[in-house]
Amino acid sequence: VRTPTKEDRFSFGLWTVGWNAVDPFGTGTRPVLDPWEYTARLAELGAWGITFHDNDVFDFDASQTEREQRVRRVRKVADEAGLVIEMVTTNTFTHPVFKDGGLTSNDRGVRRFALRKLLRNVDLAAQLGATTFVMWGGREGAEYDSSKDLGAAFERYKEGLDTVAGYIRSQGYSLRIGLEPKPNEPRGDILLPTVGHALALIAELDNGEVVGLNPEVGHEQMAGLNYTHGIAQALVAGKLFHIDLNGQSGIKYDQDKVFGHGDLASAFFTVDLLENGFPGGGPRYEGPRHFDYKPSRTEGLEGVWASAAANMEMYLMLADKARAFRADPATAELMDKASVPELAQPTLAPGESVADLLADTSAYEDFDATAAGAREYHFVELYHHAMRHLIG
Ligand code: GLT
Ligand code: MN
Ligand code: MN
Ligand code: MN
Repeated sequence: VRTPTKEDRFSFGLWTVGWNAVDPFGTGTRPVLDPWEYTARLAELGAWGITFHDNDVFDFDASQTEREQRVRRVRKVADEAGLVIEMVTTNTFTHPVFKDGGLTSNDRGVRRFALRKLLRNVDLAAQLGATTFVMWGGREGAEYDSSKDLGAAFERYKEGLDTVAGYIRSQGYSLRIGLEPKPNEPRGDILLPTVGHALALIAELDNGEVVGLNPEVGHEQMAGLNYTHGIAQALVAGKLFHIDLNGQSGIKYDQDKVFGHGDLASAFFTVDLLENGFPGGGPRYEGPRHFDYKPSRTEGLEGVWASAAANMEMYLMLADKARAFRADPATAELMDKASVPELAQPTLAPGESVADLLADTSAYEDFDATAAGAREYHFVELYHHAMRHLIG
């Protein structure tokens, strides 16, 4: 496999390789490092960009001077390493003030504080030249249904998002918000649990043009959903602004494994869509290939860098396989047998009205449903051919 280059546009959250492996059951297994102690290493491995939360760089209660100094320092190492700061996100989940959420906390003072923290970080994101502002509402949710006026919670969520999105527009920032769905963890149930829920809420916003999605592989899979289908729908809606690639094995806690180290076949079809687009054309994902994984707690610093490199290598290996799969004449033949190209053909003919359809006896009265019900689709052969490319 070739070494990653800047053209691949791989990026990493500082909270990924910077995680010292504290979990709810145990203390850290690795040293706590400052961002400037490990940022350059990502560039050496072939990454193009970095992303971070405000509090990955400076503490929640940092003074204005300290905040500026630390941001300057990260910016300097990124510049020296030739790394782009492509996305900035806000921590509205660690401090106890956010224990009942930020934008949807029952406590109005907390909501106003969360908005101020977000707006302050929007300014920072714009100042650093980021193009995406991710909003993961990990604490927006509940353990107990009786704790929330759910109707009001969704109104407050929309109000908060519209306020942040409206601010971005009024300041003329070229930033777009990427909402990140997750079904649960840390809350028992998180609001906007899936791509579909988030898309529906965005459609109700006043400033929804600048609001889209940052779907994470593992989060959709935690809900038992198909990640590739999720990002496909976001693409069709013009809302796939950013992605969080990682690995997850089934419906359980958020594993954040290396991309492809969970459901490998699903990762293959995700990369196939990202690299090759829909078979019949249509919108393409043009954003960064962003990894949001966690080096497992068993790994030391060597394992941190080996696993970071593994994300990019997995992606590149899958991209090669997916390209070969699409270029293979046998694939085109099987796709034809499976009628895959036919799905891109509109169901009604150009200019055909409903009245025309109702008058078309070949569509119904004379349609041989029995024959159509007996046809072969060859879907398994086609899939198996993809598997030949993947592991053959
Ligand atoms: C947190 C979460 C991730 C989100 C990050 C953005 S923070 O680590 O688990 O999935 O992408 O806030
Ligand atoms: Mn995750
Ligand atoms: Mn996570
Ligand atoms: Mn994520």
